[in-house]
Amino acid sequence: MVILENSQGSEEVDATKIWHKTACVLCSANCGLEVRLNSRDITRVRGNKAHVASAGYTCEKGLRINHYQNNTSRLTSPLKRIDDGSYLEVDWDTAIAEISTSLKQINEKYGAGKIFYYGGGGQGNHLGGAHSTATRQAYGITRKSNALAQEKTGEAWVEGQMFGTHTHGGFHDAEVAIFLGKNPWHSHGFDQARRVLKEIANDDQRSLIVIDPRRTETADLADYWLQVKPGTDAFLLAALAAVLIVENLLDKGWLDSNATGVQETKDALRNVPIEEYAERSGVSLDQLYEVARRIGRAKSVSTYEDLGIEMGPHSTLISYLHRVVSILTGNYGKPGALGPHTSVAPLFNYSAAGREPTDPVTGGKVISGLVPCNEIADGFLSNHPERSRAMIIESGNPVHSLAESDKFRAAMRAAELTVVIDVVHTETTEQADWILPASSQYEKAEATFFGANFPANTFHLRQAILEPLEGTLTEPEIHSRLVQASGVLDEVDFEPLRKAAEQGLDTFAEAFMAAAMENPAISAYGAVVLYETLGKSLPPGKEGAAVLWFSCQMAAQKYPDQIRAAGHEGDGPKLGNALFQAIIDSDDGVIFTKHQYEDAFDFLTTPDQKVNLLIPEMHEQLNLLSAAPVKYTSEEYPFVLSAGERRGFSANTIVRDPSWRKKDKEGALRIHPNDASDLGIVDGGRVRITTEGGEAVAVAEVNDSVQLGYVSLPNGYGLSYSPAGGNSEVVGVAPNELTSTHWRDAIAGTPWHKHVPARLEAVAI
Ligand SMILES: Nc1nc2c(c(=O)[nH]1)N[C@H]1C(S)=C(S)[C@@H](COP(=O)(O)OP(=O)(O)OC[C@H]3O[C@@H](n4cnc5c(=O)[nH]c(N)nc54)[C@H](O)[C@@H]3O)O[C@H]1N2
Ligand SMILES: Nc1nc2c(c(=O)[nH]1)N[C@H]1C(S)=C(S)[C@@H](COP(=O)(O)OP(=O)(O)OC[C@H]3O[C@@H](n4cnc5c(=O)[nH]c(N)nc54)[C@H](O)[C@@H]3O)O[C@H]1N2
Ligand code: SF4
Ligand SMILES: [Mo]
Repeated sequence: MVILENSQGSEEVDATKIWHKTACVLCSANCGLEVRLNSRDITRVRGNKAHVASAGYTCEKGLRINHYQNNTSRLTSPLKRIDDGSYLEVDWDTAIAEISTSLKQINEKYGAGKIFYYGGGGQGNHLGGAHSTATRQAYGITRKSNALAQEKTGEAWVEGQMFGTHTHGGFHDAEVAIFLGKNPWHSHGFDQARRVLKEIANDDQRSLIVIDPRRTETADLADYWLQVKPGTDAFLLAALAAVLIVENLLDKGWLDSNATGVQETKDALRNVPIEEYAERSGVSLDQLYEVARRIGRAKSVSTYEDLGIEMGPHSTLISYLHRVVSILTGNYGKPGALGPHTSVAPLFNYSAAGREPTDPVTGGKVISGLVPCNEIADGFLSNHPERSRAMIIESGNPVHSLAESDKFRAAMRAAELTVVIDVVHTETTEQADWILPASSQYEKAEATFFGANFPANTFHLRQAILEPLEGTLTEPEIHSRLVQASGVLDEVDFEPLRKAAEQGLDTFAEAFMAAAMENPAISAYGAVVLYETLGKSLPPGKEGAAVLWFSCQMAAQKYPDQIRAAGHEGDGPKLGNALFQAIIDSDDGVIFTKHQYEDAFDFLTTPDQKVNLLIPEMHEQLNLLSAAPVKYTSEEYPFVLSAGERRGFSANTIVRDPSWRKKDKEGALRIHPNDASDLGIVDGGRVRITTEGGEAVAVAEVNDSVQLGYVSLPNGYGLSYSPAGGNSEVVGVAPNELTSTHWRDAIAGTPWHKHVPARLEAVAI
């Protein structure tokens, strides 16, 4: 029993009956949840109806988050690898001191800048990454990357040059919604996805267009399913854009006022051989024209590109071409169309758009400050004198999630020092010199910076609903200790700022700004200073949210009117304080900005503040397209393997216990019945998959949802787990045992995981 205080006094209630507000951490939608606890177990889960974005919505996965919170893989002590390869438990003070000394030694030995930072957040947690900025600053760490550089950097490169800002579709209002290599039924990517998809499908005034070689759950609902041949979307999108011109479907008035490079782009598209490209893509000319007309006459169109095209041939060109389709038809900055959005902290930085530096070791484009994921291991394994020598990995499992797992393992072994911060033992911790155990996302304050809604945008800070598991620390605490061990904060006295924080946010704001003027270390290591000062006066379980105070101040400078329009009052630092207080006070999330649709044009940071259609490299690639192959398979590897599809029970590698899956326990390889019978493969039988990168045996699921010559394996399987805490088992295939790092986009370096040439054989049981 616990005592609950309320305005009427206090009452005694059964602790297991209390609903605690939190969110699901299994995908970027981060649906608001209410959960019941029995001791440390999450025993009941339901959608939080009061949540500002999800309004009670969840999918089946969110109901099973206890498998993330409680499992036999949880780490409970810092671990240090010793000479015989085994791990020694050490106390936190020793771990921090030794890691700090080793990082400094790397800097002394090789010069600053040879430590690589990877990760910083997954589907539910970005506050750790926000604190890592201080650690990076303290140890001179300038090289970094994360999972965005194996999916979204091509898109960022295009958007940086077209808009100078990130855009997102208004699917809730769109008359026409297009999903390009995206299966939101399972993968979500916007609030209440299934609800929205059903609404569009059931409304005869609205249309759902799905471009996918596979008959997905979303394709099943679609008005138009364009069954593209895998890897040929560039031909399809080029032809679609060209048809808009031929059929006179452009929004000329809108283009005149709002876009540049229109004429050059029209000229480039006039050379597209529509019929030939349609044929190459496998989509009929009739369907192509019908879809072009549907897009052309719609009041609003929103498009979502995702991994189906981001992880395949011509990915950056496709990211460009479908935006050309949107812009030629005037679909930016109005209800139901593409829009920019605000952010409490942006995921991308577009300041170097089109002028990105290259990595000194591997030569790849460093888009938004991120080294292409497919080049990280090559860099470590090279003989280049500038190569990185140490790696800190936080909240990422790159051995499992990046191409060519064995190469990443070798890279970690080649490094002189590797430190991994995670909640569990993973394929990546297995290679580490140091493993630091983090408290889970239900044991600390957490939030993500994924909110991408327009004109009103939302933000949800979650409270801790459990005490940290014994032996673990939160990332804010880990980074604070690492930064303090480096000595850079030795001259900073936290006490006056702590005292100021106790007096309230206005006093704190003044004190912080005055202190920052006096001592540059205060802002250089701001995340840690905020955690150590303001964090100590925040409600228990929300200490790690202090870093958001600075984000709120920045947001208040950037969008003051829109923050006020969302109901937060004040000016200057007081407005930032009001927003911060609202975020701290609400367990349901807040609306933090409200724009008008016209404001969408204020977000454009292109030279003339118009949407720019002319990206010379894209026009060049468009011209070269006719000479590009339609197929990358060979006699040796005749199938296209899509390595990593999202399914009902896949969630990257966040849930390790395979028993969380109600079905598809092993993650079947989907194969067409004709291919299966040609090869003697039966439903439920075993099949050996061989690629240039490796081989694996999967269970087969024979059905015609996939095309002939195309097979698909799920993402997030093949994790080692020991149900009883003993020997580990691996269930299913880890897709990156089959991929190769050189199989990647020429511009952004993003992998072709959805397009891996493969050979199949039936395996006798
Ligand atoms: N259930 C679940 N949801 C998730 C995740 C998860 O692990 N599980 N992960 C989250 C993350 S990190 C991400 S990035 C998103 C990804 O979300 P999605 O991109 O939607 O996920 P995928 O299933 O990997 O790929 C989407 C589709 O691309 C199609 N595809 C394959 N090849 C091609 C091609 O050549 N052309 C076209 N047009 N399509 C092709 C596949 O058939 C598939 O249906 O999902 C998020 N949501
Ligand atoms: N072949 C193939 N490979 C793919 C994909 C594919 O489709 N095909 N999809 C790719 C995509 S889109 C993505 S986004 C990546 C995802 O791959 P990663 O970026 O590696 O992310 P996750 O699998 O989500 O793993 C996150 C790690 O964070 C840990 N973690 C969870 N909570 C916390 C916490 O609070 N603190 C800390 N410190 N750690 C925590 C988890 O235990 C896990 O080890 O995978 C990619 N890899
Ligand atoms: S997996 Fe995604 S859509 Fe499903 S409940 Fe969790 S956050 Fe919501
Ligand atoms: Mo992702």
